[in-house]
Amino acid sequence: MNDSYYKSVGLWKCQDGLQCINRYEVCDGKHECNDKSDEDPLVCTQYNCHPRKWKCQDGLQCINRYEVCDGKPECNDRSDEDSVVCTHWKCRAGYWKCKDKPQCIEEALVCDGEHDCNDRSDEDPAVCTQYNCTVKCQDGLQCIDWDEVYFRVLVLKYGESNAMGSALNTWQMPLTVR
Ligand SMILES: [Ca+2]
Ligand SMILES: [Ca+2]
Ligand SMILES: [Ca+2]
Repeated sequence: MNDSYYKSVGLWKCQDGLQCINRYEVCDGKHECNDKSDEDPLVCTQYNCHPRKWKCQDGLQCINRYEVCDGKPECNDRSDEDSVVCTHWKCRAGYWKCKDKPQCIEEALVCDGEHDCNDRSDEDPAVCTQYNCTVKCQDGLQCIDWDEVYFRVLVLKYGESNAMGSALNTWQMPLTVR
């Protein structure tokens, strides 16, 4: 079997030739090969990361693409949170890019009343007045989900202490409607 065969089935052969590991695990920062070749700097500088992974700028490490610009450094050289890298980074589907310090957060966290972007842009009134969401509060700024709408109705109807019990026991409609 040659290298391209292993590659085609998603495997990578350790340099001792005795072991195959998932291509996903090469240069991921953890040793899977008994000979440790999967984390050998000489191997990693040459290695093309798995398509779902991103290569840190030091060329030594492959991290999950969704961890690039997520506000937490995974690369040892912290290049996954580098401001130049993040300015050009496109967030994956379902994620929103913060304004000033590029970072990707879940769309559901935009204008939800809590700060999730390090630059706090996800709760910036200028952003939230423009932001489209399913249910918007009357102030035109905050977004809440349907579960929360139902729950608030129950609070109005039964009072705060009984609302949860009512939600669990008597509410006939499914609590999640999108
Ligand atoms: Ca590894
Ligand atoms: Ca990161
Ligand atoms: Ca938020």
